[in-house]
Amino acid sequence: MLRNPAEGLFPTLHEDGFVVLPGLIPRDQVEQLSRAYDAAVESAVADDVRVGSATTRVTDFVNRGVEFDSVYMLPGLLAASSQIIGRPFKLSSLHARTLRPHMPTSELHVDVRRESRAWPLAGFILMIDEFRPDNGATRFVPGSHRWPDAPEAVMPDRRADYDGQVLACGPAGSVLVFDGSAWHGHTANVSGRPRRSLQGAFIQRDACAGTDFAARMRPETLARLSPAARYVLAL
Ligand SMILES: O=C(O)CCC(=O)C(=O)O
Repeated sequence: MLRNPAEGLFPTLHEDGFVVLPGLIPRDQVEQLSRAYDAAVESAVADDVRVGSATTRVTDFVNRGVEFDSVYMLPGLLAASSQIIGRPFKLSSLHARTLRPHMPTSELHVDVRRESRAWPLAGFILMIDEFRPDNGATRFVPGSHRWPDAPEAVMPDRRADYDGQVLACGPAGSVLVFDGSAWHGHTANVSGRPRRSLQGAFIQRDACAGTDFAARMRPETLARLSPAARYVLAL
């Protein structure tokens, strides 16, 4: 069957506003990444850590070791992000986000409103752990990336289930890519274990990045970055 060019390489991303790219990182590398994640989170200075009501975030995984260099350069991730943004783009942020055990569902939200100057934005989540229904897999409302309203305009309780919502599940090493205007949020982690992930966003090149990578850049990171990585980081 002929592909509709408007749908791009990822027709479900076009239709639903998100796509799971399963097993983008091979199993042996996920194990390495998992160990590096724990070590980096453990050794982060307090200024780089934000403990929220359900999740713990550590900023700037561009500068936390060679293991993370390829994360924001995965060809599938770049292709899907390009489809969302549709013009030259750069990395805005890359952080660790651990959903702690026994935490409730978050509110449905968008990362960027369609009428915002910061639109478009491509969000992504690399699953360090498998995302499952019991450990807080991200939920999405398919097609909501095209809706004029954000959830707060129409939902009295944004933690409630929304008709037609789906869970973005996948094995460890999968990458979830989503339109920042899609309604989404993590679900409850009722398992006894943390759900770890690396999360980030790409934005159009002339927009203001969430993390000032140039200011934070360590000489040892800079020394090993390829010209393509420097371009993606807008260095
Ligand atoms: O951690 C998750 O599953 C959802 C992340 C999220 O809500 C966001 O990126 O805005």
